[in-house]
Amino acid sequence: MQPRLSAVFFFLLGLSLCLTVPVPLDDSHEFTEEDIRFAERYLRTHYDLRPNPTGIMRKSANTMASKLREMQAFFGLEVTGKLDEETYELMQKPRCGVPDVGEYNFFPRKLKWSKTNLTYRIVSYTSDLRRADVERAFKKAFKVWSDVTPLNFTRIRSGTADIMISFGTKEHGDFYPFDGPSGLLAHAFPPGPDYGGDAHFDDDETWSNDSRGYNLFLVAAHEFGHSLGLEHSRDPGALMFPIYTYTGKSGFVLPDDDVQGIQELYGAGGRDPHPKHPKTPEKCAEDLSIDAITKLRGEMLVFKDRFFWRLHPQMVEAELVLIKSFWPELPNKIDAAYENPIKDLVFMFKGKKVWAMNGYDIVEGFPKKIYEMGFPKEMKRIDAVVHIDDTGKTLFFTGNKYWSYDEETEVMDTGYPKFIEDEFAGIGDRVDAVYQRNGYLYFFNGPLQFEYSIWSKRIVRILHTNSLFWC
Ligand SMILES: *[C@@H]1O[C@H](CO)[C@@H](O)[C@H](O)[C@H]1NC(C)=O
Ligand SMILES: *[C@@H]1O[C@H](CO)[C@@H](O)[C@H](O)[C@H]1NC(C)=O
Ligand SMILES: *[C@@H]1O[C@H](CO)[C@@H](O)[C@H](O)[C@H]1NC(C)=O
Ligand SMILES: [Ca+2]
Ligand SMILES: [Ca+2]
Ligand SMILES: [Ca+2]
Ligand SMILES: [Zn+2]
Ligand SMILES: [Zn+2]
Repeated sequence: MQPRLSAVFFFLLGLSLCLTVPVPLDDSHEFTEEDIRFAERYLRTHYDLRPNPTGIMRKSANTMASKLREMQAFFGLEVTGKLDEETYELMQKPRCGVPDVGEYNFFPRKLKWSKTNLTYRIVSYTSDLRRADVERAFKKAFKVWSDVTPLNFTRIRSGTADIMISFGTKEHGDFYPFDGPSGLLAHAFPPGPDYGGDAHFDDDETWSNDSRGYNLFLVAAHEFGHSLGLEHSRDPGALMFPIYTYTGKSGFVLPDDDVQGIQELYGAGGRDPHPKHPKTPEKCAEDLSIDAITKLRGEMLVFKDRFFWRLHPQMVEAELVLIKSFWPELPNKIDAAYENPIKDLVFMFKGKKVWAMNGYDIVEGFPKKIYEMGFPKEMKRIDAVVHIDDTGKTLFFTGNKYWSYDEETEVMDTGYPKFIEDEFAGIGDRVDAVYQRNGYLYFFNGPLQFEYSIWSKRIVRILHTNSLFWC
């Protein structure tokens, strides 16, 4: 169906960044007039870019370049003030219609409800789901917030509720029209009378209760955050991050960043069924440890929990993204990953399964079981893996042993497993992650990494894990 297709289309665009070697500065010449008009429209909608009065040269904060800088800062991109590939691709992603930053007289700041008993009313429905499924999605979305605050939500079926919920398309009664399939998905007004608190959903989207189209519960939970007074978060792990990512069918737990935000407004409630709210990792944490690390087409990907950092060779800032925003089918918390640059594939491991990815596509036939690569059937997981370009071998680490796999013949080398301690003395009793660069292997073990010279067969330096990010 059309909306689904455009979602996939935007997804591909978002991913194409890893296909190109990033060019950091001015590549704006590649953009057509239409692209630039699209970017202007985006900045008008989300960053309060105002039309430039003709003939007046203003040195003001309200120029396209300054708005691009605001947006790049918001999303943790390289701040260039120029329309570059990465910024443009981010603009294409499906998202919430509420602006990200800046002062808006139409969306005043720091508002909250002065009562805790709030009402909502579903004024209109989408035909994509049965009414009962729409009601269930909204109820569950309100529960996300009432679980962590003293707030209480009651549905009413007539009259005026605090939060009036409706589906509409294009111009739908306020002055913030929707835009057809994808792009803007929904928006909501901050607390206040009349429109205040109201939430509108674009019915040109296909709404679902699973991974298809856009998941109504997830988008509603985000919008109701606005209805309660929250703004967008820069934390890519937060529910209040402006870009849509389907986070999987396992039970949703409100991330810590959102809990902090809502409790700042309303205080805590006493009946939280999921007291553990996932935190977004800090790349410079002293005790930072990582799950896995691999190269991908010239970039480094560093995996941690639901996320990975992308390290571009020419950029200092690492960009943090959700695994699911790149590879919706992959599980969170990867065990191990490596790139085979000759086949242009990245292999990801979790438990007894392996996925082969060609860029953003899962290669047909995957996931497979790791025993099909020659591991014993009882092996539960792989801790770490690295591909050595010079020898064409891939080394797999699990527990205190390692295996060597021949990429050309696709069979395990004989004589393995061997003890890690026998070949790589001093790197410790486990390997969290490993990568290779310029003749060195970098073994990660908790907060430390061991730089091991392949040539001289010894550890030459011990570094902090977070030195990956120049902390
Ligand atoms: C909220 O409403 C319920 C009944 O609808 C009532 O029992 C309760 O006392 C109200 N709480 C507050 C704080 O007004
Ligand atoms: C999801 O929605 C569809 C369509 O309304 C419905 O048939 C199905 O039972 C729902 N599934 C769940 C798990 O609620
Ligand atoms: C919330 O509403 C329910 C039902 O109206 C009521 O029983 C309960 O006491 C309310 N809780 C609070 C904290 O107001
Ligand atoms: Ca209202
Ligand atoms: Ca739309
Ligand atoms: Ca690992
Ligand atoms: Zn939003
Ligand atoms: Zn609206």
